[in-house]
Amino acid sequence: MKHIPGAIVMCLAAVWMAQQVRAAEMKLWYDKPAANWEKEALPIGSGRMGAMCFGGIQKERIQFNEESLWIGDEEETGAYQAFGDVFIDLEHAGEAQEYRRELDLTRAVHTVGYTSGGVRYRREYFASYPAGVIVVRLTADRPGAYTGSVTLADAHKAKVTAQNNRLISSGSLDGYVYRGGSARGNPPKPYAFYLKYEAAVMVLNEGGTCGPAGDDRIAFRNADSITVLLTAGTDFVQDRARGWRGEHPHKAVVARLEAAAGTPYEKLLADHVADYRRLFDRLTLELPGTGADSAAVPTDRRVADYQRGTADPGLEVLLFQYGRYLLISSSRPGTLPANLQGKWNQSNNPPWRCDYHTDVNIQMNYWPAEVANLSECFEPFARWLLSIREVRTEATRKAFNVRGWTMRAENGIFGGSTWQWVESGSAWCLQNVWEHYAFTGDSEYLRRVAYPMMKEVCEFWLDRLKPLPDGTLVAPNGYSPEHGPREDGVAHDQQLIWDLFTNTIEAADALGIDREFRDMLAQKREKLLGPKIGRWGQLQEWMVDRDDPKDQHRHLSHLVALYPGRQISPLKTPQWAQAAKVSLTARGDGGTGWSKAWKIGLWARLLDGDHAYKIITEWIRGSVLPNLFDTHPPFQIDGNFGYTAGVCEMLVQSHLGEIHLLPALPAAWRDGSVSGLRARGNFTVDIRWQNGKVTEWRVSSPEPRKVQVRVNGEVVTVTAAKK
Ligand code: FUC
Repeated sequence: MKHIPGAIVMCLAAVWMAQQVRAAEMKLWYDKPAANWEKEALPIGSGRMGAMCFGGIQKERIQFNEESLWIGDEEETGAYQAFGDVFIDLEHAGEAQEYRRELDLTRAVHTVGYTSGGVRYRREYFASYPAGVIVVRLTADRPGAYTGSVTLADAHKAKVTAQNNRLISSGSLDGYVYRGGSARGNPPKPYAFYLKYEAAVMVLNEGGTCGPAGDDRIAFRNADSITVLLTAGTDFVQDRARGWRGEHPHKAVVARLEAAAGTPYEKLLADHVADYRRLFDRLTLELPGTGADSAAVPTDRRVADYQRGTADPGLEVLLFQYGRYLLISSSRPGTLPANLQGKWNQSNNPPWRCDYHTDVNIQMNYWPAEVANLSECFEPFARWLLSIREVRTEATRKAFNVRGWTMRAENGIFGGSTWQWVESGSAWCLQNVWEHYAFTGDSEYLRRVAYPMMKEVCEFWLDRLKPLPDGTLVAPNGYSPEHGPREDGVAHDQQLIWDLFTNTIEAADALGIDREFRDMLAQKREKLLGPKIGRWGQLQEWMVDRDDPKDQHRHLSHLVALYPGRQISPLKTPQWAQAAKVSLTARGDGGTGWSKAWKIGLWARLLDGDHAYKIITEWIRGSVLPNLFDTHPPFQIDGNFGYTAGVCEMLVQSHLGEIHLLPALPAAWRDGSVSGLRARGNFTVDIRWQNGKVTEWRVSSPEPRKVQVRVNGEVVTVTAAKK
């Protein structure tokens, strides 16, 4: 092992650190308006609100959501609801030419531009987290070019009223029940309570005239420019003690709208871009040799070309950054977590309730949060768990008569949970919760947020684990999502309990508390049934050696110890890793969108970059829509997030107490650079490589500290440079 002073590492890195990803590559763009919500419209989001922009010329549709518009209660999951649509109708004399709509990931701004009747029209759309509004601004290169109207439509048929330059829809979810998924066929039961909601639109004109034209419409004539402001809210509060409901949203909605109306447009935009870039700009990835010229070929064609076999590393980078864009746009401090579709949903009976699935999906949503340098975006997940744990504790006690808490597969915002119990689902969520500490080193968070929940879920397992005659501890009657029979000692449960106990032991050590409890966990952990290797060399999914080598089920539940867990690794437990490889190989290279995304991370953890890359190509060929949404099918956002996390895992790994640079670099990415990846221990990592070898690198940290780095097959100890 060598020791390299941090200063040398810093010098090596200095030359290229200033490089930025070329902005032209970080855009999705199209030469025609979207016709289809799921496949073509483009998402913008403020964390709390989401909107899908179609870019229509004579009729623009902006379908919008607000994250708390949910039906359901503490017993029934319910479902996330659509909120409404804003339509903008425009009078244009001629056909539109030179049309282009684009989503710029470097600024989180959607634009539409076209020429009609000799006038150049331009629109900018963004969803501002600081201002809490969605803004659409229409300008043209000729004064008075805008004549048309803005309409507001409510997805639950609330009456819309117009007043001066405002439209308001105000309603209640009373009587709505979920009729899809696992609720299908059951007689609809009314929920315990119903939320009230309100959406408001303001239309501001420069030049011309503007005013109400019917209940749901504001009309404008000969305006130079139009600015549409949109905001929405409900009376939901994330607090069980208040019955989950607070004030009617009217006051807050109007206040946000008026504050935005009183702010110059340029400032609204600048504040939004600055807020977004503070997160987005932290990580850049470059893979030279972009196949298609990204500025010349529309994104839908690039996807189609890729699907026909054209190499396009630029598209792989775009998708990587798109995952980061989507997380920033759907999960910010103070909001609810990103659900199965982030925050974008146009249905009141959405697939799988558009909920929080705890048997892989919500966990996968947050896999990129730390490693892709968006740590703040993780906050909603932890806060949601905190908010529902009382409801879950009661339901868990009722079902299992034990301490602690867990969930069924389908979860809502009020703690209601339906369908199968996923006993290890809470332990899996707490893996994300632990990782936030592991990456940030934030001990206040560990003490106040993470550790208390981890301890409670340890208690669930301490009460529930069952000894076999030889003293081995197994989770009884467990479930390997969503596969096979229930029985004792399924690998998924065993691995997640090991993970939870290990993380909790490390947490207690880090905090210097609960010595006895920690020692007891360590004893129990020794007794847990560990990974088993079966008759065809596979890692057994169940205690009984019954795995079918031909079974290509989409879930990879028994491989959770390899990724995102850390119980199995080629470097520390090579035999188990080999067995995991046998199982993963048998599962094949296909699957639903999220299943393939998970396989990228799994192959990366097996240090097989080429196989990880093969899955990337499978994912893009089979599971990426023209608007770059992941499709299960249908659209399901976990695959976007899992992909971004998987790419990170190919470039850096830090789960074994060292930082491993380029652990799974594929031959297809011979040259490249990345800066701003995160590693456990509050480190930031920059790497440049050529011909598959690291040529320059830098590990930095707020406090200069020694750290072990595995680079080009050698392990060195360096002092991390000060960030
Ligand atoms: C799990 C998966 C399904 C789907 C659903 C939302 O139940 O098994 O494939 O992703 O979540």
